[in-house]
Amino acid sequence: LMRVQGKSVYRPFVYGSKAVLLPTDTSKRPPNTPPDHTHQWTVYVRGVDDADITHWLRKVQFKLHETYAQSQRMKEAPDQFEVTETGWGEFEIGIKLFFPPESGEKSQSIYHQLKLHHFGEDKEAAKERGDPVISQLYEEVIFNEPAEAFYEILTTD
Ligand code: SLL
Repeated sequence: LMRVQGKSVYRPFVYGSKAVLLPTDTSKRPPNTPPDHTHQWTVYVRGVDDADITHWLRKVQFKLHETYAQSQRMKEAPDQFEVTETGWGEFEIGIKLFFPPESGEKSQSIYHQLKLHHFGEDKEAAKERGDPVISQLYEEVIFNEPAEAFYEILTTD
């Protein structure tokens, strides 16, 4: 694998979760939602401002709490890199990023603490308004001395 000497390429993305309270009225809940589930949430990896990142990010594996059936969820483009579920508790979600095979890059793991309840200064007002609970971070992947073929892909977007 030929590598581009002395170059580092940074690629930005965001990851996080969005949670909403489920109605208690069964007719308004998603079908077959267990009665003890209080929230619906989505965990995701996306480009900044929804930029396409699929040229450098090929697959994302989300590792949910073991209370979930099939707790390892693999998402591959053109699917969105996200998982939507219902539940009652907060937990840490493992997020494993897989790069294109021609990159020769190993997968990288990050972790996200799922948030269901409002937090921070405005939490009471936010709860009152029924705002979704969003916990999102900006991150960058660094490719040090990327493979030549991958460098072409990274620099022509
Ligand atoms: C807690 N340490 O006790 C955490 C664990 C587990 C969350 C949270 C239900 C999943 C299901 C669910 O929300 N699990 O029933 O499929 O708060």
